[in-house]
Amino acid sequence: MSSITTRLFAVRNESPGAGPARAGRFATAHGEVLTPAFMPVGTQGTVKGITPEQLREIGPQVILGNTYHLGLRPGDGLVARLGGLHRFMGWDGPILTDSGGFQVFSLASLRKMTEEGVTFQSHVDGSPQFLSPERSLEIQRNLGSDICMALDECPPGRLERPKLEESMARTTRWLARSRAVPLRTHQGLFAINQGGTHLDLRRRHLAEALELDAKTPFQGFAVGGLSVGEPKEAMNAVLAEFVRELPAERPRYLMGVGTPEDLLFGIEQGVDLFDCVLPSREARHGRILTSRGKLNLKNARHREADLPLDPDCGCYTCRTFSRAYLHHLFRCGELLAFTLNTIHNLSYTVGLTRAARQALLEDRFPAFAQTARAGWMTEEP
Ligand code: PRF
Ligand code: ZN
Repeated sequence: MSSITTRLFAVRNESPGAGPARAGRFATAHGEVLTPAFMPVGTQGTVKGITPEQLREIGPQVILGNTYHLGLRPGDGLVARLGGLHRFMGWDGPILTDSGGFQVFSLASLRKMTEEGVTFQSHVDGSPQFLSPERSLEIQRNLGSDICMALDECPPGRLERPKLEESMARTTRWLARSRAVPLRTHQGLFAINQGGTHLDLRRRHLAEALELDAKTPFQGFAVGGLSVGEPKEAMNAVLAEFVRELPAERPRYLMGVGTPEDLLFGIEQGVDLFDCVLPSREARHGRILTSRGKLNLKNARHREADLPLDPDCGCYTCRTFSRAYLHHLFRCGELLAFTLNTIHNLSYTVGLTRAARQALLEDRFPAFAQTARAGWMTEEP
């Protein structure tokens, strides 16, 4: 059995007037996590383009790794023999690992779902592979992540209701199997809620998870199956109703979301944790997130601009380099462009959640949100 039976999370929201938004904290063996928090994505045991030292300066509370990728390559057994994922990748802060189902759906070919699990062809070498709730957690146990995610099926955003209900029923059965898998003493298990944009299905799915939870508690709850092709208004409508129904005293994690606007909206609904490739991926394409909206570094108007990417940002990139220099690096395809842009975009995103937390603690969150949104409306930052 997972031997963490204490509650990992205690809400410390000192601004109860601000609605469901909250600032919280929970403990892991690799440190405390202060929330709301954005988790940079470190799929293959690296946050693409930056070193752990650079990552530490950015200051994320927790980072994300991927069961799917690391299980395939270099293999969870190898990572375990080399001391676990923290030691292997040189990051001693908290790590959350996603369970792999979502990645199987987006990356693997020749997928075949059965009650037992999913067989697929590796996107690395074409070899046949099998992932089940048990195997996913075995990989996560070998990686030694602090937070493990239960294997779910993430259906496409517009799947018709009967198909969606079938898929969710299986995810619930998988959740029960996941709950029975022994983890290491420092590891916690999060359940993932599905149900697309149907509030009633989400509620039913949560009720099923809470039945399991009553026997052996989960350490947190995730909202999956959003930002997968459904209209943004539909996603927001579900979040506005549903997030506040998740157990208040445990972390709430909105998976694979998103843009600065999405983070702010999620925080307003009571989400504690986010992850998304968007900030780092956009950085590699020269698209820069700033307090004054999005900036395209390729644009010729930055050619001689002797000012930082974001005058309100204190990151290494903004402290040190002009837009003109970064524009030059990017146009030359220099590797350093990826690194410096990633440092900025992740600093901006992590900083946004950190500033939201501070605003919540100081009981000025609505004003903070309003100022942030007004800033993003600026044309041509
Ligand atoms: N399930 C899992 N990982 C995910 C998702 C999901 O639904 C999403 C959907 N936004 C992103 N990552 N396991
Ligand atoms: Zn910056």
